[in-house]
Parts: sequence; C-alpha cells; structure tokens
Amino acid sequence: MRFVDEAKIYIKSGDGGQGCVSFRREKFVPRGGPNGGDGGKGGDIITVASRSHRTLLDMKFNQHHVAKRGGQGEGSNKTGRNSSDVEIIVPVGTVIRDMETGELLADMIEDGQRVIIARGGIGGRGNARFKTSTNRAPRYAQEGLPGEERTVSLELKLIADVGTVGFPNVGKSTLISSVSAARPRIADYPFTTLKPNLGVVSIGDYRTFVIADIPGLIEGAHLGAGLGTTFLRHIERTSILLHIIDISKDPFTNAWDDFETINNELESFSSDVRAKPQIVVINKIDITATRERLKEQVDIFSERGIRIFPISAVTGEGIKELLQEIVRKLAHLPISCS
Ligand SMILES: Nc1nc2c(ncn2[C@@H]2O[C@H](COP(=O)(O)OP(=O)(O)OP(=O)(O)O)[C@@H](O)[C@H]2O)c(=O)[nH]1
Ligand SMILES: [Mg+2]
Repeated sequence: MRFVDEAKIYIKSGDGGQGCVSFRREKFVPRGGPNGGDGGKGGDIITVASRSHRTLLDMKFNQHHVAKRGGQGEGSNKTGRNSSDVEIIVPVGTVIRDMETGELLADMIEDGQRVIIARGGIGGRGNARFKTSTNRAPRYAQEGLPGEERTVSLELKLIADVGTVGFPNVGKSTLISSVSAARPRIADYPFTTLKPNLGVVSIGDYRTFVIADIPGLIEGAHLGAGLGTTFLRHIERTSILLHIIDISKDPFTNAWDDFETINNELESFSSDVRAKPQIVVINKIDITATRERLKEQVDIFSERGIRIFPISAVTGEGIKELLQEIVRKLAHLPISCS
C-alpha cells in the first residue's frame, strides 16, 4: 500500500462580493433614494477531520482548493448571495501549517472537528449604507474584502489503533514489517527497536488500521530496567494491544509467566494501558521447538478463557486469521477508545 503522510496544497477563500450602486425608481419620484445592496460573503476553506480517511493521498491529486466569490449586491436592497464553503476532508491526526511562516493553522485531532483555514472575504457595502443627511444620493459602493490565499503543508501524524507489546526478540518488528510497508530494524538480539515504528495495514475493501511496534519490555521495566516503560505512552491511545509471546527459546518455562510479567509491567505503567483489550499471539511457529510446545501452552491460556493466535511472522502462517481478528475487534470497539 502506498502511504502518503505529507502533502502541500494551495488554498484560496472566496473574495467578498461587490456592493451595488442603485437608486429607487418610483412613479412620481424623479429620483428615489439609494437602494444598492451589500455584496455576499466569499466561501471559507474549512478542513474537516475524518476517521475514515487514512492517508493524504487525495491531496496529491487535488492540490488546489478555491472557494467562490460572494455574489454582487443588487438593487432594491438585495444582498448578494454568500458563497458556499469548500470542505477539505483530512485524516484525524493531520497537522496543518502555513508553508511560508510555519504558523500552525489546525491540529485535526478529533473526528468531525472543523477548522476554517482561510476565511472568505466579507461583502462590500452597497450605496444604501452610505446615505447621510448631507449626501442623500451616494454614487459609490465598496468592493468586497479579498479572500485569503496561502500554500499550506499537511502532515499526518498517525495515531496507532494497535500496539505490540512483549519481551525483546519475540518478533514484534518482524510482524509489522510483514503486514505493512514499515521497515523497522530486525535482529537477533534484544532491544533492536529503540523507538516506536508505525505501519499502515490494509486488508482489502479499503479497510486499514495503524499498528505501532514499540521497544521490548522486561521484568522491572517500570523501575527503569532495559529501556524502561516511558515509550508505552505511544500506545496509550491505541484501542488494542497485540501481546506477542515467543516460546521457542531455551531455557523455557511457560508462556503464561511471560504473559503475566509483561502485564504487570503494563499495570505498573498505567492501569488504563493494562485494561486495554489484548489479542494474544504466540509467534515463531515455524520453529520446531515452538510447534512441540504449542498445544500445551495454548491449553493453559484456554483454561483461563484466553484465545491464542499462533503465527509465524516469517512464513506468514496464521497472519490472515490474526488480521481478521484485529479488524473484528476494532470494528466492535467504541470510537472514543482510540
Ligand atoms: N523463525 C522465526 N524467527 C522469527 C520470527 N519472527 C521474528 N523472528 C526472528 O526473531 C528475531 C527478533 O525479531 P525482531 O522482530 O527484531 O524482534 P522484536 O520483538 O522487535 O525485538 P526488540 O525490538 O528487540 O524488542 C529476529 O532474528 C527475527 O528474524 C518467526 O516467526 N520465525
Ligand atoms: Mg523490534
């Protein structure tokens, strides 16, 4: 999947409509008073945040967003029509800045949020407004105010839906590199991942979700062991945790202890993070030792009502079922969870 996280667009809000110069014409009144109406307002350029949009790809194809000018005022004190606003739909997580000044124009963090990033000019006043006791027949009206014109940059800062947790070396980075275009470093030693990586996973029907691969946790991480737990804040806003366990290593005791150790670290960091729904995965089922131990370990979890998803991040076995489960879970969660 092509993933675009930056774009540049040109925007221009509508100019205000011109005010009108006009005079009443009535029978028996040779020259009526001024009745030129005001111009209408130009359209605004408004960004609207949407959770169902996941990339800035649309912006690549549509780089000009121009709103119409307000209608001209007319005689009989008729105000010109206000032009309709132009809405630009962007994914939640998009930050919008003025290209030239770097000024922050909008931080689109909530679904449905609307921000005017270029305001339409107000209409000019018609000559009816300029009538005074000394000038009963003004022959002038105002131009509308110009709209705003600027080039803006859009940057999509992803908010992950799913966060991976587990000991170092269990294959968290391998999994995200096999399901997304992300290419984190993978290596056979602990703490290969030092900072979170994000990947966008697309599964047919235009459905996508974002997965975060974070550094491995070890016992005592909340006290600073290993890389500590501060990076867990990156998954504080995810909806689901993918808890990955490796049972291939020797010496091996059991997967449940590993599971509990990691959960205790999550709890020490934040009970909200611990309370997130988890999908539990045993990885590396292509390795003989894993396959031999698998059934017994799966049974321990099922006795406690927890389903295990056995996968191999390397061969791809079990990944399809896992992705389906993630999508199913995400669809059933209230939107406010993420
Ligand atoms: N055989 C096999 N090896 C795997 C599998 N998944 C990962 N590995 C290997 O396990 C090692 C660690 O993988 P990583 O993806 O770097 O593990 P990680 O959980 O991201 O590790 P940290 O970033 O250090 O926390 C690498 O040598 C991978 O090639 C798998 O499904 N099967
Ligand atoms: Mg890693």
